[in-house]
Amino acid sequence: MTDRHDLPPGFRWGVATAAYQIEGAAREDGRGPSIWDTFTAREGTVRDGHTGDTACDHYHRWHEDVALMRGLGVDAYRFSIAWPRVQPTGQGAVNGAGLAFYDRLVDALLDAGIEPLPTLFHWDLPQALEDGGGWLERDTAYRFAEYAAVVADRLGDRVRSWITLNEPFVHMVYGYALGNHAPGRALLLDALPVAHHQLLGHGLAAAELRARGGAVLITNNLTPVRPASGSAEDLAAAEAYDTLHNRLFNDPVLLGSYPDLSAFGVSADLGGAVRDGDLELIAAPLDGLGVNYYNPTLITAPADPGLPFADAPIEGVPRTAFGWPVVPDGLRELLVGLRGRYGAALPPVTITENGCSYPEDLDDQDRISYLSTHLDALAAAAAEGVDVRGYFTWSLLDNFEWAEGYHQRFGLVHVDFDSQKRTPRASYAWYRDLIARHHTLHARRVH
Ligand code: IFM
Repeated sequence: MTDRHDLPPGFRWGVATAAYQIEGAAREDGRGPSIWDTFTAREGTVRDGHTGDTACDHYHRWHEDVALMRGLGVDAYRFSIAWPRVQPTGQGAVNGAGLAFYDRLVDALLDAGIEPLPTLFHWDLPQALEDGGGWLERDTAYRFAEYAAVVADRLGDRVRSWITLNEPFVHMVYGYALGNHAPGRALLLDALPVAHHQLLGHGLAAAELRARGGAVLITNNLTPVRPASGSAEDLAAAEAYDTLHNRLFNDPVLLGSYPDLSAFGVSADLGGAVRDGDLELIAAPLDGLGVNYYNPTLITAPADPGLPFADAPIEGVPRTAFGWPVVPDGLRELLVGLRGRYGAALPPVTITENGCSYPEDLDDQDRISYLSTHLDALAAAAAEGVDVRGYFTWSLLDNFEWAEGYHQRFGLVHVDFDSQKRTPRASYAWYRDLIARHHTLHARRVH
């Protein structure tokens, strides 16, 4: 039987983080305010009033964190660049000290034999851009491309691959439709232009990155959608949810068209947001699709007619501390389904996030079990012909988990947020040994 040890030669092992969740130093060295600074300062937005002001203090402790990664033996590190560190107001003037931080980090990673894989936007929009309408405004897409060019000019001699956006679905839904993430707007379906403007930003930025010789990925948070029953109503509801969560962000990028949004009463041009030529830009060929997988979604017909679907609980499976269902085979189902849907239009896939939150314990058997079963599922997808190139555990460190503050612990490394002491968990040693075994099996590299 196929398992995680059968992942292909050349497969890249990594860990992932994001700037606002780990860096801290929110007001240092010329960094401008981001929407998350504004949001967390507002009472009642984040559990227990936590903020990312200090987070894991990675801005000062990055040496230690690179050493932790070197100890793991990872091939690559996915981190994000804070746009407001590079351009404090999101356009124009560049903050040299901010860029210099990432410059040093990239050099240190390369010295440690670790490939840097930066994400350009992991939700921390400069507040000044939000003041002008944020991703509801088309102009933000052009500002994003300008920022991508600035970063690539500085780091592109050493960074080979870039991820443009992280989880544009989550940013649109939580940030602009429901308001439980920054910028805290609750526009429901009026948030849909945010999907298009982020994707346009991806397309414009991709052109800048490519012009500088970079390879380009986008990371979508995807979920296999299961209907709660075989009834026509549940099937229609599941299709509507799949359209919103998965197809709205995959189809334009992979097929050059938006899916049919009529179940939401929305026109094909997303309320006038889509202009001539946009889809050609958005659909420029990708070097890879980044997939973040956490769990499948069970969908039922709605009791009231506000939206064309409702969530149903998945019963009979274990749950993480966050309450998320643990369904490893959902990863195989998702990837095989993607290949079925997009065929030759699906580029190689990298799992850019997968992981789980569990309590403080250092004896970390639940996390090891979560990771190992998901990697087995990934190997099964590869055995079924899906071209998978890498896997990044979320996350290297316990960190600021958005609206949950520091309450959800996703790290291979435990962080004491009072002392900032890092302590590797049992899952760290387990992952290190797994990576070493894979490297030895394929005699690929020795750290
Ligand atoms: O912490 C987040 C990350 O920022 C985006 N993907 C999901 C993770 C866990 O919720």
